[in-house]
Amino acid sequence: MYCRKLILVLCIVILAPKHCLTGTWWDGQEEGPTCAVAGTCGENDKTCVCNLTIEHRLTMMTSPNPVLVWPKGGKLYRFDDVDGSFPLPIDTIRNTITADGVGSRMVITVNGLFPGPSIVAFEGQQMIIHVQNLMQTESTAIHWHGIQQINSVYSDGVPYITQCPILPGQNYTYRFEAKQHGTHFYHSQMKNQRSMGLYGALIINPKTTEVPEIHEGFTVLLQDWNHDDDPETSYLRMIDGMYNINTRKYEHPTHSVDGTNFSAFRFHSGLINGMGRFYRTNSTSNESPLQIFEVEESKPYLFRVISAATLYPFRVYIEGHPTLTIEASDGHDIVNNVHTASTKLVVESFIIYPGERIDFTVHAVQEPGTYLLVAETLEVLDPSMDEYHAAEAILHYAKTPYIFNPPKATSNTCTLTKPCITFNCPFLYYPQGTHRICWNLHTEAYCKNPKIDFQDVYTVSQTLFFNFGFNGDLVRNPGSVNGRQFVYPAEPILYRHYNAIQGCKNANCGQNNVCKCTFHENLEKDVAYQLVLSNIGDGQGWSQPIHLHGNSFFVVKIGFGTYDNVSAKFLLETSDIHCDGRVKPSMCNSEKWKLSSWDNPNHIPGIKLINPPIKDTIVVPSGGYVIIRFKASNKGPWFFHSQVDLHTTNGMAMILHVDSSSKFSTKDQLTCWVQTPCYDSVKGKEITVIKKIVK
Ligand SMILES: [Cu+2]
Repeated sequence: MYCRKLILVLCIVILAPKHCLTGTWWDGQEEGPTCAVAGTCGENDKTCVCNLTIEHRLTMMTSPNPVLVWPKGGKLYRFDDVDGSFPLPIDTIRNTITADGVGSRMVITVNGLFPGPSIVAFEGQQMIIHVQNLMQTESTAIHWHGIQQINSVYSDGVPYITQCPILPGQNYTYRFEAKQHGTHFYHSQMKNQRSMGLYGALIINPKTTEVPEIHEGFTVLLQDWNHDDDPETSYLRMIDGMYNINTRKYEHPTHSVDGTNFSAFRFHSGLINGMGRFYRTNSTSNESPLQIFEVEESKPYLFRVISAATLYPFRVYIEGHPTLTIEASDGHDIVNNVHTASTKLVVESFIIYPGERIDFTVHAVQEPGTYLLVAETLEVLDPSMDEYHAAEAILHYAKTPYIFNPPKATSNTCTLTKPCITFNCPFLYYPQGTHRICWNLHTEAYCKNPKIDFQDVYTVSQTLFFNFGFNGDLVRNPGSVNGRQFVYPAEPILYRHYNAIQGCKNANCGQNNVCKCTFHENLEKDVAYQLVLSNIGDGQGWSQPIHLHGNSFFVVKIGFGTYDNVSAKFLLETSDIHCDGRVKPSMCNSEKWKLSSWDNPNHIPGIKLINPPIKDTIVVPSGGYVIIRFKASNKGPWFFHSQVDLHTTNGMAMILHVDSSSKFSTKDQLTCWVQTPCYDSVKGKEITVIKKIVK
């Protein structure tokens, strides 16, 4: 993406020499402590070795000498400094895990950090990551989100599918090739554990680069933060229902711009790199410290925005800086024009869902001062709620006074003659009068340099339909795919023969009911597939960010339902898909195209066959669908699921099993499988079958 040689030359001329001597391609202020072992992860190193130690910590405790603190004015004060007269030094703030400054809550840290340290490697390096679980009561497993894991599915980090959970006190080593380059992240794949903070950036620098531009940059890890409930409590509340004892009412989901659902979990605070303010009202916060990004006037900066959020999508903008250039999504460069491959994707803001990554550049060309980078949820809040739902970070121009607790951001101005463009909308419109235009990925983004040959999937052998939603009735409507509520197997699928997996064949599955089983679809190796991902039928209502492990895919079409172009509200689901055996109220467990002419994949109207964008996490609009294509060339059982962990834990997941009949070689198994056995909580005994792989 960037010209290495030129960077080195410019680096020597412009930047401090130390940046060049380290051999670090990217040099950002955000990196902080690293996990890298000395002598690895450099540009010329063959390996990148990292040690990650996972343990619990408390927020609002200073480190290394723990003292409880409280926030005011964007600074921290000792618990016994009642009036807030003696602010603690900036370094102390930096070393304190604050989250949103409310209470002193337990979080999960990696190497003592929340979020964990950024792992920065070069494409092609052999990654060797040692994970040590020092949590006292929790097991874990780490997924490398965006890494293709070519021939290394055993390092994909999905408990009960590619490995046993790492038990308290155990170590586990992940080995995989650093591919593909771009902005990725690592996170716990153990149910909803990510929401406690177990995540961090994973940046893979390209080996060769060609864009003659140099940027400094920042990593922006987004999270929605519930300062009351741990993951298990959240899950139980989702199952049992959300109540408000003060109003004596159910909590109903909040709604998006298009009127579709979000969550009954009330948003507390948004965090950027683990820091945020809790807004007690629409305009007043608890003044907890924010992440500060230092910029110099007139320079360009690259922001790598990673959504590690649990539930909420965000619209990201920078106050006073209405011109952002989108560079990449999910690690793949994108542009706005198919033919020149150079037209920039210039927008005012963009929407990012859990699991997505969006890189953008911005020039620090405004009046020097303090601005806010803001990630607002897509909720349309009733003013009577008197709440503000956003994550914020400070953009501070050098040589201007510090303002540690700036007021809430002023939105950028959008007018009839100069409307604001928002990229990556999972709906068609913003309400008329807001002067905001939606650009969706399918129509506006093109892959800049297709790294995967689209010719491989120009012709596809098979089309498969998967409906992600909450099918069911008023009594039972769990997360599911095609009405199949996913059940984790008791031992990793990777180590069982395909036929031994208890699939859905004998389960009580049907066109108008929901069943429980380990839903997996066998894909033939090296065959090109077209997948239609939908959110229709009575389980619709929540746009879902769907993530595929081990593969990137081309997004060839996003199909929407019908919307009111004045109010922007969703009206009707798409009529492009027919649901077999449909009765009302209807599930949609078995789908096909309404028009048989669409059975010829390249005859589908509006399909994009030239430079379609490449993703690994795609938002399926409520009442609509997305068509993706990929060649099943990477052997293994790949998890395919909603990136909203609560939904996946509830069953909105499945496995795409490439070449399921072949076994992994002993060498592969030896690489990964030196671990104690899983504990089968169902049978209440240890499973011995996978205890030892013969050497
Ligand atoms: Cu992933």
